[in-house]
Amino acid sequence: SHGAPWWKEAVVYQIYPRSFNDTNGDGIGDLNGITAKLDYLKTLGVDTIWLSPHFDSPNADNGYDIRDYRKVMSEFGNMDDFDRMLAEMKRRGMRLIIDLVVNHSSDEHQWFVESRKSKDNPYRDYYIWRDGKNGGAPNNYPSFFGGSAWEKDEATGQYYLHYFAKKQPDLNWENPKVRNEVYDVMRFWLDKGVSGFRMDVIPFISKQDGLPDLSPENLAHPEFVYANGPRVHQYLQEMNREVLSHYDALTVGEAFGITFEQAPLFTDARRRELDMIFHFDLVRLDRDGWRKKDWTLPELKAAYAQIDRTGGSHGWNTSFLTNHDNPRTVSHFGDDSPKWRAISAKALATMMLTQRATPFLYQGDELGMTNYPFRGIEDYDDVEVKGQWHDFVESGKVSAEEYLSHLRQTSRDNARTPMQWSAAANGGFTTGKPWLAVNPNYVQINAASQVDESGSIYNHYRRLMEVRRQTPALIHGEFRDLDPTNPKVFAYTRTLDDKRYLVLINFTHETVAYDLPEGLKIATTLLDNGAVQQQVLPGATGVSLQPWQATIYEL
Ligand code: TEU
Ligand code: CA
Repeated sequence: SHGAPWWKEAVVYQIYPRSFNDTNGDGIGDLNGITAKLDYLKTLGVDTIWLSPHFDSPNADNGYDIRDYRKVMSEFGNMDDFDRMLAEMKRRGMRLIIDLVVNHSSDEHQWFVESRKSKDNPYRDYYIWRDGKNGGAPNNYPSFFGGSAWEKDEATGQYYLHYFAKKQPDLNWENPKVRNEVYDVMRFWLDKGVSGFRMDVIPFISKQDGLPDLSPENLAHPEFVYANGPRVHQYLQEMNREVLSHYDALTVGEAFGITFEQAPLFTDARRRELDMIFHFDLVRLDRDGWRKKDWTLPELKAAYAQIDRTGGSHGWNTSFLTNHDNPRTVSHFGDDSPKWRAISAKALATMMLTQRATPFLYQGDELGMTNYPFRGIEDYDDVEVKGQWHDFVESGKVSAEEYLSHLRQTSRDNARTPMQWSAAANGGFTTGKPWLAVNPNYVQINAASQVDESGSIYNHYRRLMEVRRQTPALIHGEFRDLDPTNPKVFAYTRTLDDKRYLVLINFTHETVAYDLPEGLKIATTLLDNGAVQQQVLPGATGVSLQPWQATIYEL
């Protein structure tokens, strides 16, 4: 419709395969487990799936460390399982996008195994090697997972660069051979029939000329330097020319370190780079590294408005409230106490699915899954946690108690606990021992109890997607925040041609009287999240909003 590319009208569902559905009892989700749940996803109403890395990997970072880009991770199955999964998706009219992790590979990738052997190995320049300086690392770059971003390698005495774990050496994109290897990998999967890529930390691929030290202020947020290499746009335009322009693919870049001002450089269609990016400003609104800070509704609204502006008339955006790197949506922006969990989860779903952007749902959010009740450090699995524990707690900079109190709310593991399918043991995720503990609230919060219950969170998501599909203004319409400074209510309109819709969301536990700005009148209610006690009458110019009420009206 409207001649728009399919990916503007798509609704994407992210699967973190390790935690989705285990079919062989080894405690690890697998591709056959995804295939078995496609009808569940189809009924929910998503049409595109983003699969977190499914490639052969030693799992230093759960697959974000790839050993072989053309092989399926053995824990997840094999290529026949992948082909069957993809065919079953297509049979249901669904598309698949996969995770392209090419800022770095695993240190067990054949390229790195060769590269580290000697300075004159033909693969030496596939990675970034430097001599040390003054008996230490070549510069002061920190790794996101703790310590230095440089690791000294015994074989040659030189250091290699790794922005993430030391088992994730950064590829050298300056080397045209590396770029061509990446393009070949992309063609391999596109030719198999995948419909695009989510690109992991893609702004980091071009490194600073001469690799100078970071300034003291940049040391706290190295992503803003790492993301601003001199040739990132040149490489993305080349990738587009060489590969993407030959396929009908969706590309979404994970834009860690990219400011609102820079966003259009990646997403302005006239530049032929990427279709959309994930901004960090909203999901990390209340964060300073592992530290949790307070947030206010006007700040959240400002982030949405700014994201919308970066789309401009030549770009496009994503709408998402979590992923495998962030806490659970309802625990983060809603209220996960028993009284408010369902209604606030539905309110947030309403917000996220009525933006001028492609929505990206994360597995389990359609059930209102919550953060995990972590106790001690031993409850965590994440490589990032291990590095931070070392840098902050073991070093004596921060007490264990202080670190853990923040981590409980900010840890990536919150989103990685297994899917809660039913009230059966382990939430029906596995018949074995799950690789990461299932949230004990699976007894109350699970798919089986929600799919057939019309008032469930799952069915609210389903209805929202239905309404979105049938209402072009909710996809393409202009976005206007009616009341940016209101601390309790998010009120915005979506307008396309002569159609105009109003979304009202009450972010508080109280009833709030909300008067519409001059001249606006409600015509009908399109969808609400179940909080209303009385339908508003046509012609109303104000609404008494119930706690966590979220309603879409036609004006
Ligand atoms: O994450 C990018 C990233 O840098 C952050 O989101 C990360 O989660 C961390 O909080 C930074 O402190 C991507 C992937 O999504 C993540 O799972 C990987 O661990 C990372 O890249 C490395 O591939
Ligand atoms: Ca399994």
